[in-house]
Amino acid sequence: MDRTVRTDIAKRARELREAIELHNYRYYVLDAPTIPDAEYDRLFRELQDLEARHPELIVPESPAQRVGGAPLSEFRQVTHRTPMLSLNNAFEDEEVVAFDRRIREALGAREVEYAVEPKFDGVAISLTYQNGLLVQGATRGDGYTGEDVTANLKTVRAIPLRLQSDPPPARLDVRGEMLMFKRDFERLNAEQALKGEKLFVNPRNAAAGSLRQLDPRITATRRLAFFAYALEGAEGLNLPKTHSALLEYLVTQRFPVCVERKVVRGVQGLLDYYHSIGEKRETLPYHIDGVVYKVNDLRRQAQMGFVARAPRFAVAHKFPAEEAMTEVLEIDVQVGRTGAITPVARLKPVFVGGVTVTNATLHNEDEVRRKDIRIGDTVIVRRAGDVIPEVVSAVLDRRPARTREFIMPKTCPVCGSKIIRPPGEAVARCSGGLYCPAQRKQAILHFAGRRAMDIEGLGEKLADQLVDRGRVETPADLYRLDIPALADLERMADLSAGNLVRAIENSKKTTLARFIYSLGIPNVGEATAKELARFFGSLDRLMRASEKTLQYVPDIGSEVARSIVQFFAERHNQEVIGKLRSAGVRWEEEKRGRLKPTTLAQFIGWLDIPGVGPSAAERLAEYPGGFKRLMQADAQALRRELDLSANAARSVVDYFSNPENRNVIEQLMDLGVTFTKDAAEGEGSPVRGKTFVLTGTLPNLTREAAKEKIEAMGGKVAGSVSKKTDYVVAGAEAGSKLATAQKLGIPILGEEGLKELLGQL
Ligand code: D41
Repeated sequence: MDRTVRTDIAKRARELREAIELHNYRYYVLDAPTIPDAEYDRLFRELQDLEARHPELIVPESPAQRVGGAPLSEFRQVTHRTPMLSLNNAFEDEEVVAFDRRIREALGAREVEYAVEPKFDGVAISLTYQNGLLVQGATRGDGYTGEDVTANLKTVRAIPLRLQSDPPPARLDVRGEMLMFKRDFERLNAEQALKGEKLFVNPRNAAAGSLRQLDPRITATRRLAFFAYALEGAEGLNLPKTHSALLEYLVTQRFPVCVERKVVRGVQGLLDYYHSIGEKRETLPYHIDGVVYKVNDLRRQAQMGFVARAPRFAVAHKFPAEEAMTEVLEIDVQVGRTGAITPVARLKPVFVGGVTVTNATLHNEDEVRRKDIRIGDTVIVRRAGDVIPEVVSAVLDRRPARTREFIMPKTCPVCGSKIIRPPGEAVARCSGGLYCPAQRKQAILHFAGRRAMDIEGLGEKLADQLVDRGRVETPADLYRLDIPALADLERMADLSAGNLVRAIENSKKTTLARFIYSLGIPNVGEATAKELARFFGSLDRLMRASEKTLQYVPDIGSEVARSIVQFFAERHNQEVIGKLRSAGVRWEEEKRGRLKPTTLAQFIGWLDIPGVGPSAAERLAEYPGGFKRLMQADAQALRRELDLSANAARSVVDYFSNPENRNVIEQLMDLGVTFTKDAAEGEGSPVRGKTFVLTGTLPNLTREAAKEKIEAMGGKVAGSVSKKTDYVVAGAEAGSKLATAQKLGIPILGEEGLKELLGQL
């Protein structure tokens, strides 16, 4: 072909791409198309044609390439370069007042400027642009790692495939919320109904479900929307000074940014905005569940630092839970994973909080009595966010002449075992344990759950069939399933059987925290499982831990400790764990977190030796030769050296000669508990012995001054962030050190936080 013809074709392809991008933007982002659909279709077909005839002209950011590629078998896990933090919630005005006060105090400001926006009820995602091109789209996941859903996100017309600025920044992560507009949700459900397919509960679930399709061609048929609300990890870009300016920058790059955004001042500004959006809520084309307030000045944001995984500079002010009135048709009971029997009200269907509710929990027998809820009553039901709807109260004026009271059954409706409610406890339980199919099913569902072993495709229907047909009794049996054992189940094609077997296989590689959580130990949720993994570092150590040792773990009290010990003492549980391990379930040894530093006196106090109060503990900590000698001391020596009473001395000797107690101490020493003999050394300053890393510009202190202050209090300042870092002090324009610290979960302080720690506030 003639060279001029070729350049003409390339030029035409470029023109078409730009025109289509612009029309996409006008249609999907501005909602203001300037050409008729037929004209748009003509342009699109011309581009498709050109690309089909000249594949060498195809570029990944071409609007004709939004849908492409074969279905995936699974989503790849990706680590966010900058973690996706969560937002703290406020429900009451007072909490907003307190938020504003904390900020004013930390910043030393009389009135603070805030950027405010609606809180979309969607799915948070991160879009990565490199050299101006969209290279990755990922779900939030747990904030640190999410799933690579690039192919699906590319099908969303409102998401730019390339940035407008020239030259483009080297790198940029745009964060925002995927959602489905109310009208598109209605339309989707109408289509699903016509096709005889499952309906979505609400727009959020529809958006999430569409995003998690392995076949991008399905996602492409769903009308998904997107709003950008943050920008992170920019390289090669001069960041503006405020959040609102940052959003304006995103507008210039053709991102959809919510038009309801505003800049307000002071707490009154926040509350006024909350009420004005609240009034508009129903008329907005999408669901929101509150509003978000952010300190507008980005330097000041950085100065505020973080608590846990949420920034201190922002808060989500949530709308109250929705309530509705309906009738109780029946009260049944449900059997939970640990056998807990929960009374559930079967309701006349009622629309509340965006979904139709037909069941609501009554929590337990005492609650039913306390609220005096009877079958036949008219009741108020409440649904907040994604939580299970609950019955709030009965409307007594509407109580019919004849109602029936709820009676707790004597036997489990599923397995017939006795229902037992130990005296003093609120919860009645089925005593069938894993003999009870309801408990087995729940245990398996929990094990396979997203936050546990994450076996995709193992849902309720499948768990029911697997248990009812005796194919699976315990989670360990899942790893023996093959395609023939699955293919004859209802609604199970060969393809999905294959996918499930693969998902089960993939789940074998996991983390210790997930594994512990997946076991379903009563009272051990995700956060506790993470703490346990961090504290013990290995399953064997955890399984050997005594009740007392367990209580040394932050936030674990006697009840949780007892549950853990009981769980691992159970033969059946040991067997299941053994089988899971021999089936090849494995994880890397967890990096152990460092233990809370304590003084010896604090530690002795914690041991709770009978007859030894805080002041005796102080004295014991002074025993010559240290703790090891103290453990071996006889009563006489104690009395002589420490002037203890005869009773206290005997009690101490008894305590240390008890093998159980020695075991606790040994376990803790083995885990690296250390303390100093001298109470003053550890207590004097929380800075002593700690390693700090400074990054970015602090508002008042120079780096040198900050370093001096830290060192004066016995701390160290290091140049780079590692696992050994105790604190990162971050100021404006903090860079990769901050990101590393966030990744490692190292506490991050602003200038104020540092001063607080130094005791200089
Ligand atoms: O509309 C939202 N759901 C929303 C979520 C929002 N408007 N702003 C947000 N800002 C943040 C920070 C301040 C951490 C960048 C967020 C979220 N985060 C968020 N969404 C899900 C987890 C966190």
